[in-house]
Amino acid sequence: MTKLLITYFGAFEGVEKNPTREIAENVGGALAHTHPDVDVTLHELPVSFVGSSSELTRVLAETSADAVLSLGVAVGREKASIERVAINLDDARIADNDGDKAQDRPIRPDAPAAYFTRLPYRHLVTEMTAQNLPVEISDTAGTFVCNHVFYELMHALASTEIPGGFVHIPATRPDTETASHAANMTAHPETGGIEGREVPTLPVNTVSNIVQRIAEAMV
Ligand code: PCA
Repeated sequence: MTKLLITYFGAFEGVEKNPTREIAENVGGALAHTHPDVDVTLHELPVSFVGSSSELTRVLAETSADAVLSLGVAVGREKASIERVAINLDDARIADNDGDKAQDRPIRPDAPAAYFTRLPYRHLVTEMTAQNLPVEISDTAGTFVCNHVFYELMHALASTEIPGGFVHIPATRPDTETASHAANMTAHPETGGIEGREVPTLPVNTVSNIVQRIAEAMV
């Protein structure tokens, strides 16, 4: 049985309810039907530089996953983005949930400057764009906890053949809602949001579909 680990995040500054949880749950539920042979584990990571590293290490060992997909929200983006590259740097304008305001800090001083994703991003983006799904390739996951987890994940997988990667989702809205902007979230300049501007949203169903397609390509 293939074991797929999907990680998501909880609340942090400017995001009271992290939409990645609902998306992870939807994708886990959908895969139980479409891929009953895949054992999906959903796991929340803390929005903490130090805490996310130890939690990721722990859950990777515990699940011995064959594929790992990490999710984060990038408030201010309009499309779901498959992150192409993780960089060896923590640098944040806002503090993480432990009050850590990292600046100019390498994640691992003796490790490579960057790692590339192992997601088949070109194929996925070409195929989904042709079907009018809002998805793009991104060349920056920022320098906050999402990039940190992405880097740590690819570092952990570097000596293996295990596929892994990171997807940033935009703010979401209930499928029944027509208003296309989220009033209750603050944009993240680190990941493409513009402070003071309205926050664009995508319906939960659209984002769930995209992430499901990405997860299916991994298993
Ligand atoms: N987004 C943040 C951290 C947690 C999350 O969901 C980021 O983009 O770094």
